[in-house]
Amino acid sequence: MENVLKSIINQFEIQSEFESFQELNSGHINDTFLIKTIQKPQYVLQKINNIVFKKAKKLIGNKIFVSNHLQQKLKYLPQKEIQQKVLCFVKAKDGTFFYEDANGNFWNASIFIEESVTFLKAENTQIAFEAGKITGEFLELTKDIDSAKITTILEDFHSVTVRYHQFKKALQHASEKKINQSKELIHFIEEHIEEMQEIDIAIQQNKLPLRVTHNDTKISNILFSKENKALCLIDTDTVMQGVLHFDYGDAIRTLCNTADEDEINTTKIGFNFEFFKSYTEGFFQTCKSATKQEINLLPISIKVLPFIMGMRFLTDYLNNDSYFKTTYQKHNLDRATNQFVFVKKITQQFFKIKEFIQAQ
Ligand code: GN1
Ligand code: MG
Repeated sequence: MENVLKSIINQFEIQSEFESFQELNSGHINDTFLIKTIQKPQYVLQKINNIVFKKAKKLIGNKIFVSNHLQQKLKYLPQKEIQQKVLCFVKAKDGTFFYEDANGNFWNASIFIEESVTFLKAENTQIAFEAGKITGEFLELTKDIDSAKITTILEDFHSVTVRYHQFKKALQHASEKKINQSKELIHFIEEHIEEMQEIDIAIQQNKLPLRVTHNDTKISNILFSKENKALCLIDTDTVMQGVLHFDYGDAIRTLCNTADEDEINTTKIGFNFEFFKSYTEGFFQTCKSATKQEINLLPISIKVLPFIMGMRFLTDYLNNDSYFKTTYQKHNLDRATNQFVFVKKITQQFFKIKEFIQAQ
C-alpha cells in the first residue's frame, strides 16, 4: 500500500517528500489517507469510489469551483486563516486536479489543515453552536453561485420519493430471510412515507429556493480547532444543487443523536434538545438569507434526513451491501434501526422543536 500511495501522491505537485501514511476511516464510500511528508504541508489523498461516483472528474470540478468561490469570498482574511477555512486542492503534474490510475480510479489531493480535530458526536453545546455557524456560513457564502452551474453528481440524492422507490425495488429482489429481519423497519417506512415527502413536494411546487448545498453535513465532516471553534466544512464530494433543509437536517441527524450512527444498543439513542437549540442558534447567526417558507419546513427536515438515511441503509442491506462500507453482516440493518429509533425520539419532542424554530 505504501508504495502505491507514494507513487500516487508523487503525481501531484507536492512540496516535500513522502514519509508515511495513515488511513482516515471516517467515510463510508471513498478511501482517504493522510500523507505525511518530511516537511509541512501534509496532504489528504482521496481515492474516489468509481462504482458510486460515475462522474469523478465532474465531482472534482465541483470541489475546486466551490473552494475557489469560498476563497474569493474570504479574501479579506489573512492567507493563513483562509487556508484553515477552505479546502485547498493540489494540482496534478499534468495541470489538472486529479490523477487517474491504471485501474480507472480517480484520485485527488488537498492540503491537510494542521491542528484540526474532528468529532463523531457533539460533546457540548459550544461544539453544536459552532457546527450551526459553519453550516449556515457555507450556505450564506455560496448563495450567490448559480446552483445550475454545479454538476449534479448523484441524481435525486435527498429525494425521499426516489429513495422510497429504490427501497421498494430492493424489496423485490431481497431474500426472504432479510425481509423477515426487516419487518418492523419496513412497516415504519410505510407508516411514515407520506409525512416525509413534504419537502419533496415543496421543491416540486417551486416553493423553495434552490441553493448550492453541501449535502453531507454530518459532524465528522467539520474540522474544529483545539479550542473547539469550527474551522472548515470538509468532504465537498456531494456539493450540488439542493435546499437548505438538506444541510440543516443532516447536521442535526448526527449532532443531536446521543448515540453513534451505528450504535446497536438502541436505549442509548435520544434527541439532545440542548444541542439542537445551540446548533439552530449558530445556524441562524450566519445564515441570514433563510426565507419564511424555508424556515417553516426546517422542523420536518430534522425527521426527514434520518428517515432517508434509515431507508438508504435498509435498502443497501436488502441489496447485499453494495453501496456503504460495512464491517459485519448486519451492519446496515443496525444503522437503519438506529436512524428510525432516532426519528421516533424526534417525534416525541417535535412540538418543542417547532416552537423553538418558529421563535427564531
Ligand atoms: C456517506 O462516505 P461518507 O461517509 O462521506 C453518504 C452520505 C451519508 C453518510 C452517512 C455519497 O457519506 O450521504 O449521509 O455516508 N455519501 C454518499 O454517514 O452516499
Ligand atoms: Mg461524504
